[in-house]
Amino acid sequence: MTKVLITGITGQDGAFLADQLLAKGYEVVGTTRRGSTPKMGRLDRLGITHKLKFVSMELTEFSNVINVLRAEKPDYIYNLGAQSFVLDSFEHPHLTSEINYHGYLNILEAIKIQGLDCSVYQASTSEMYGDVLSDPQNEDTPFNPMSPYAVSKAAAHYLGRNYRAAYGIKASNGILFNHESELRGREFVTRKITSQLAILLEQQGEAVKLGNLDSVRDWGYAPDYVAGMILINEAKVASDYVIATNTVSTVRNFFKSSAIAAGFSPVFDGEGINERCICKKSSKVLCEVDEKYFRPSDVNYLRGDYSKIERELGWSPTVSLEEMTEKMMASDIDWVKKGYPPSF
Ligand code: NAP
Ligand code: G4F
Repeated sequence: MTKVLITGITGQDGAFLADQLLAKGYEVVGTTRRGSTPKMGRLDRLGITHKLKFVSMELTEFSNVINVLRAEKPDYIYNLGAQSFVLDSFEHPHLTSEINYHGYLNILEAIKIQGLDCSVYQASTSEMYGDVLSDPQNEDTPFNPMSPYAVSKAAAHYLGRNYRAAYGIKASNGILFNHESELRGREFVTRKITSQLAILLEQQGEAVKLGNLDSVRDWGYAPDYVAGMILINEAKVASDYVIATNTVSTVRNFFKSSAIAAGFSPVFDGEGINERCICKKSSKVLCEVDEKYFRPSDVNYLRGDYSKIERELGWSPTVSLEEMTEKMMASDIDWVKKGYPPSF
């Protein structure tokens, strides 16, 4: 039976990936790290926790990584484990680099030293394009990273390319643009918006406090992107691929569409730090700007060109931003109505 090892299985992408790989009949092993409470919320929500094998693995411990890979001998590895929150990387640059760069170095070295016959997928990111040098961004666009997170991911990206060229390791990079879902972490802006709007609607919560409303992102739907990851890792030849939708929206527009999907009548007024959004019907303040959420340096614009993966592997997005916004808003309203504990 085909065996897959996923680092970061408890995160958004890891959960959807495990679900899709189980549906293909694969044996799925997920690595978890020590914590006081297991973070199985997303896997439980998909109803797959009992179908998975878990092994304890801290990406930053080389001996741990080499022992796990020796014992499991997977056919495919997906390295999704990361310190994935950009704002946090400014506070914790060493930790971010340790996990995101050295963690992947540990995996590649473990494969090389043991001569493992497997394909490995690295979770690269559109953040690497940073202050973009051309538009839209594709596999040939130079990187111009704007955060310690993006620098750590760019270093890991080049490391994968180097181990592919130097040692013939089947290492691929998926350069994924932002992708969201009902299982997205609540600190990322889309889910922060939909989860807090649902609380505001159902329980009279406070206005959502946001940072850079002008920021532009190319947002896609996570299950679509995870299907692309599998195509990349199972391709005959290891390579680098962009996954994106080639459409863009601002944070402000995402907020407006989510508020409309929740049944509010949002209108923005004011400028800069004084900008806010009010519901025309109820006069409720829905959102305010808070300096706390601005980054020391931000990525203001991203738009991906996914033509290489469409041409070579037949991938294209299936869920529009409007459909995704409605799914996320409906899921969070349901979540608040049912009084679910916030396990993710
Ligand atoms: P996520 O929800 O934040 O999940 C991150 C995962 O990494 C969690 O399972 C977490 O485990 C694990 N992890 C953190 N530190 C670790 C360590 N030291 N050792 C082992 N595992 C560790 O992220 P995601 O959105 O699913 O993204 C998956 C990957 O794709 C990440 O590498 C991210 O940087 C990258 N990416 C994401 C996007 C996006 O838009 N979502 C776009 C491009 C690239 P715990 O549950 O124990 O915290
Ligand atoms: O949702 P975000 O935190 O995502 P960001 O920084 O683009 O990173 C995500 O996508 C990357 C792919 O490009 C991944 F590699 C990474 O792991 C992560 O999944 O912020 C999106 C934009 C930023 O410009 C941010 O400044 O929204 C802006 N924003 C405005 N107000 C906010 C807020 N972001 C957050 N998280 N919270 C706010 O209140």
